[in-house]
Amino acid sequence: MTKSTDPLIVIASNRGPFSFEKTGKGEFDVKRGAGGLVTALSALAERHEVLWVASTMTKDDRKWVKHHEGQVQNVEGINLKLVDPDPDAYEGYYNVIANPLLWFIQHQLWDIPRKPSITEETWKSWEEGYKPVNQIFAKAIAEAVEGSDRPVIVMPQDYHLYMAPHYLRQELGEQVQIQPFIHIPWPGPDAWRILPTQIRIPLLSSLLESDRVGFQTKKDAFNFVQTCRFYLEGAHSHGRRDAIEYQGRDVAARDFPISIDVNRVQTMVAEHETQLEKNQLMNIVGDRSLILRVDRVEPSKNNLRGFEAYRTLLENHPEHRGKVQFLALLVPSRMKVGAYSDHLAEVMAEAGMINATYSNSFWEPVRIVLGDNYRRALAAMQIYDILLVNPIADGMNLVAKEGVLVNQQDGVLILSEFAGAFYELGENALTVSPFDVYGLSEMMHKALTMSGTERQRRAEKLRKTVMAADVREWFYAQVDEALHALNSQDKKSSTPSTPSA
Ligand code: ADQ
Repeated sequence: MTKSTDPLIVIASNRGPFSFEKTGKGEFDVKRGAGGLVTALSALAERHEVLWVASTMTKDDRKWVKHHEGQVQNVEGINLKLVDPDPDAYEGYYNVIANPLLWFIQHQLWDIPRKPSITEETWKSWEEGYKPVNQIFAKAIAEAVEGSDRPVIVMPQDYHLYMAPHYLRQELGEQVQIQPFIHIPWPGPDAWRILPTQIRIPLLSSLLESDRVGFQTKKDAFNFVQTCRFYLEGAHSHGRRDAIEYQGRDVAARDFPISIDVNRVQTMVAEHETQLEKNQLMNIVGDRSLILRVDRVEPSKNNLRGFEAYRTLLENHPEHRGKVQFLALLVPSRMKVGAYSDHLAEVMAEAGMINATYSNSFWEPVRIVLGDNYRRALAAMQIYDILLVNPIADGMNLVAKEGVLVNQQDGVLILSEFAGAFYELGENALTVSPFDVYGLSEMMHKALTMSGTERQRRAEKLRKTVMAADVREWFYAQVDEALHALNSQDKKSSTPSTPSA
């Protein structure tokens, strides 16, 4: 039974843990999302009461909301409330402001002479899409927690909900702790000049209505402090790299590096179905060395330069021809956004060129498999010799963590210095600048010719690092910090004030 001092944790995220499929009158099938956040939250729910607020994604999600009259429902042990924004508002919020504008700013993916253009549509989407949808989230949360006699900690997730702290304060004042977590990189002040002042200032000041803001790395947290200092009049860090004072509130900027669900991943790789996938892949690879990449088709993941580097490797080191296989497991994503569909076309063309130049009747140097198949991805990770993770910018990159955990070949991780994972895994990976195609090709050569002892030494250390930090700890650390702050507040307010002389 929950005591009245136990906190209520509210997670708010654009996408929820489940999707629904209507099967009959008032009956729905529940599909559980695969993300680490769902697992972490389920574990958190064993310790605290948790409510998850998310947006509908499909027509059937909307029917589910209607059927339950918008009320909180317990689904597979998680209390869930779905908000159902107007489709036009959602379109502006999601497809104009969040993706691509904020995502592109934070991954610095610009083609500056041409893009971005802040158009009338951008302004309209900010006013009539992003802000109202954030407000809907805040209202739904306020409705759900109203009257609670327990401490409430609200944790908005990621760049879709930057305005949520502001609306939450409007709805709930100081009764709640607000602690967003930002999954993607936070660049320094210069990147944010792209936003008009009338968007930039409300966005930053909203985040500073939180009690603390969580980031993947210390660098992101520091960049956030610098950005706020640079743009917000009256914001002071007082020389600190991890906190900022603004309008009477001292807001901490903290790093909580996300991880994976170690048990779940290990269980999945041991299952028979994964073994079957692995056998199929082994038939494709044969006795060649496997260079693997596993990502969404996403400009920030830098798929194209990965192929260019492979081509350079085959040009400069002909001894690897026929002896190496590049396998790319790619999930097409956000295909409605031009930059994404163009990126996929370029990737396919580059792979086609490599195959046209080097393949023979026994060997096709590049294999691309499109589709979202997590089991197949884990199976491939078991057998790589090289895992290529070369993003231009990445909050963390969970593929790097999954890969080093499950790999059985003492495979080498080639890792971009601009992935958040670099700070934990960089020491035992081969690290590269994502822009240096030649450097990457030479790293591939180095990995392909590395001694077995060296590979083993690095692989063991990488595995240990990942095993030591599970996604549950990522969540617990954030909640514990909020609880600690709550307890110190309580102590302060219950300490009798010293009578004045
Ligand atoms: P993403 O950008 O989605 O996440 P990432 O961290 O790599 O990137 O997670 C992707 C997940 O999808 C992994 O679990 C991976 O195995 C899976 N996946 C990728 N390609 C796949 C494929 N072809 N088939 C099947 N499964 C595939 C955002 C941020 C990251 C941050 C996470 C979590 O951009 O930087 O690490 O959130 O905070």
